[in-house]
Amino acid sequence: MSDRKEVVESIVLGVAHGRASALPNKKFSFAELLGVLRSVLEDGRIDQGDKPVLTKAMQSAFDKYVRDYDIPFIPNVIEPWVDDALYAAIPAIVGAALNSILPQAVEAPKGFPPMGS
Ligand SMILES: [Ca+2]
Repeated sequence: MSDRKEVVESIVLGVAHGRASALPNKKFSFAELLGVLRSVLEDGRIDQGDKPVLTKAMQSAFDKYVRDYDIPFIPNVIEPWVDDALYAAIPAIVGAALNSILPQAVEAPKGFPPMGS
């Protein structure tokens, strides 16, 4: 599990770093972070079982590259709230992205309950 955590984190942070390094202040928007997620999932090395570690890795990437990005037109006094709300949305977004981009696991057919239960 911890090995997998390191693998997934290095994939995510590698892609994020690649995008950030081309930018003048090395920070990018939440929309760009979603692009990182898409690119990581399309790369094919992540599967449904990685959801918890992928969520953590995306939150790490958020803290490293997105939180200090200055969102245009959002007053600085409320931007921390916006950043916190975006951060809090990451688990749901990762779950939705896994379900929409990755092939679905084939579910075992639901049988009848065992006799006598
Ligand atoms: Ca910000």
